Amino acid sequence: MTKEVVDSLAMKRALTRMTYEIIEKNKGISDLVIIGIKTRGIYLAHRIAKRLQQLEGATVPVGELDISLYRDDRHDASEKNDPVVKKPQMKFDITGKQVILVDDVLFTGRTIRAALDALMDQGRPQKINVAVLVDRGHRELPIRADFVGKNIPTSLEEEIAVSVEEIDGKDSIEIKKL
Ligand code: 3GP
Ligand code: 5GP
Ligand code: MG
Repeated sequence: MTKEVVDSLAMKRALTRMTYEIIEKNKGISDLVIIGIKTRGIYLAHRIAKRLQQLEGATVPVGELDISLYRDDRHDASEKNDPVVKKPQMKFDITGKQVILVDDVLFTGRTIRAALDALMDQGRPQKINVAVLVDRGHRELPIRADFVGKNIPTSLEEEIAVSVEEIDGKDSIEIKKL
């Protein structure tokens, strides 16, 4: 069973609000870099960068992190099953930068933890903030997002499906009952 909880317009508005919050919290966008996590986080990172360009008139670099889940059971807490960053090489230096790490869904927090590790290996950012389109709860680590599109409390039997126009042909957030 699938239920749409956020439609295209609401998703665009959420991203626009997050962009305003980023500008406000960082007191402008100088020294800002945006880093998207794998598939959909990367598209969302580009969306936010485009809004920043429209609102502040400056180009913000966008980077990518590819994190693979070597986890058969995503609720398994053992270290060997934690997410691993595949290609941590940044095309630009993040030292001294205000990094906004972007992902589509925040769940246990293990992906963000792996991403933070990878970023710290690349340099010494002045600050790292996390932006997610959906926080679905169930954190297993002391990690939170600084910018949240929608808080969608889920049960473990549910899954959030995030669609983005660029790859899915539509913008939407749906809850799927497994
Ligand atoms: P994404 O790469 O666009 O983020 O994690 C790989 C893909 O699987 C993700 O796409 C995500 O949308 C999808 N996915 C759906 N449900 C889950 C889940 O519960 N855990 C993980 N890790 N991925 C999920
Ligand atoms: P975490 O590491 O916080 O458990 O999970 C975060 C990553 O797993 C995100 O990159 C996200 O894509 C994926 N993920 C976890 N749960 C879901 C979900 O319900 N729906 C989607 N689309 N992705 C999820
Ligand atoms: Mg993701």
